[in-house]
Amino acid sequence: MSDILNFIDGAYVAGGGRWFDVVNPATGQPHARASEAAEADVDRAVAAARRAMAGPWGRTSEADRTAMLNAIADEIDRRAEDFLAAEIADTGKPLSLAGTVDIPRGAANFRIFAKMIGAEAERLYEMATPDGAGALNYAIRRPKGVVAVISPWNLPLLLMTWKVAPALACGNAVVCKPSEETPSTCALLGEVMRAVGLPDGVFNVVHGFGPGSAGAFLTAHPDVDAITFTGETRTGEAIMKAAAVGTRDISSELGGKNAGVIFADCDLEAAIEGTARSTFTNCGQVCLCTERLYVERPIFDAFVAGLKAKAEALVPGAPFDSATTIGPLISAEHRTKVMGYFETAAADGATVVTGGSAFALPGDHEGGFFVRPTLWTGLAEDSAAVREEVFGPVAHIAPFDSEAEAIALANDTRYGLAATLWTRDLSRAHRVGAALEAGIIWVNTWNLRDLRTAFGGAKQSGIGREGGAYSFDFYSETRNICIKL
Ligand code: NAD
Ligand code: 6OH
Repeated sequence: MSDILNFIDGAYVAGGGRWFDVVNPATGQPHARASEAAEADVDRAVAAARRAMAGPWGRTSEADRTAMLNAIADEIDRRAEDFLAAEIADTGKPLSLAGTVDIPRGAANFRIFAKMIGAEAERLYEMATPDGAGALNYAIRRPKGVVAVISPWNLPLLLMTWKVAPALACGNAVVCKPSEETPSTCALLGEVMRAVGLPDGVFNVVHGFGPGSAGAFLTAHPDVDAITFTGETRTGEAIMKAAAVGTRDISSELGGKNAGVIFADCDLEAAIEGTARSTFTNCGQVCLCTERLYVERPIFDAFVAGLKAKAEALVPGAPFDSATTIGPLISAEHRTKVMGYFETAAADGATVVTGGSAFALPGDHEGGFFVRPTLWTGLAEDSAAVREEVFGPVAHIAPFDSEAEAIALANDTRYGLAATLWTRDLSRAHRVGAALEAGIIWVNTWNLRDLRTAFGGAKQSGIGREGGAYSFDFYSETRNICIKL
């Protein structure tokens, strides 16, 4: 079992808190133990970040930051095998997924923001226009300062770097708190930062939990200038309260209950294939996954049969087995939660089209947290399995009869992260696309995501947008300078 340490001021250190086990969800066995940061460790990490901002890093040129971010991406690529092993040990996800999404997109996050640094600076300088009243106004960007980055367990490296890369691109220093379930890849990033010569204190990692632990200490820290968070809506609310003290800026990417709307005029085969991806990718543990499917009545039966066949064709298994197409849930606790929805859905009268149970793989993976991909029909819209985020490989499928009804059903949720729409009618795609209350809408595809586009949620799925220029807006302070002519 390896030890996972905090990374503070350029050094790996044990924290003053307790050691906690990091469990491999594919086996149910601990594969590492991590050192929890105590409040004093969080203080030291924030102080190191503050010192780094006062040093040369606070004055780095755009060109230097561009070079630094590209070097980080190259180093992640060079260490890809290590990152893959760490990510897979923490999450149990198949190599086919971690090797094509998690790790390469972790590196891509640094490359894309490196590329945008110069252009983003120009975007603001272009605003330098005389206002016609004898003054020249122009704006410059300055880093926010010390940014706290708090991330979840579902795509650990990808979602952590999604925030660290633009924060560094804008010249900030960061203190990161990865999920207690998946600390390994963030810890490994410290080695990358050392290898590329990022000054000590610019990138720090503290491990631990939320309340009463590193997460709460970090978000409450008065010397943190901004907080960026991805996770559950309830956690987001707690962090907003912490951010209110001292009026710190916050960006939050929260939970969802995403709808897929499938019209009878769609390419049925493509819609079934795409919906299988949108429902079951990463065992349903992607914030963008669809858990509510609305299908126009003439194709309802064919769609349900097609998606059932796709669900049953998924191959659960060991991460490094090349036949595996679906992994386990992240933890025993999360599996208990997901199975709770299996029970409430059955009690509410669902027809279980497929799945609805946990199972054990034979051999070494017997203790893994596996559940069957699950589809329900026949639930009322107010059933808990239809209203609440399950975050597992599940979806409820309901029929609809008109475009207006489909829009109303899809929008009848407190969440609004993503929606997916399947139709061959171009006008309908634009019309319904604009009517869906979500931050991200895909038409005839799912998770086709350019890192420069806006990412974030409506309603209780979050506050603000990140991605491309939106990230530059969050991770920098725009300063307007007015000169009297
Ligand atoms: P979570 O909210 O339980 O935890 C996320 C992080 O917050 C962890 O690092 C955790 O330790 C920390 N945390 C918990 N309580 C805290 C507190 N009081 N103060 C400070 N930090 C605290 O979420 P999770 O279970 O890790 O992830 C799953 C959730 O994340 C789902 O709801 C999913 O929809 C959401 N998610 C959203 C997006 C998005 O972009 N909108 C992306 C991925 C996941
Ligand atoms: C939320 O969980 C975000 C997912 C993003 C991606 O999978 C991606 O590749 O951009």
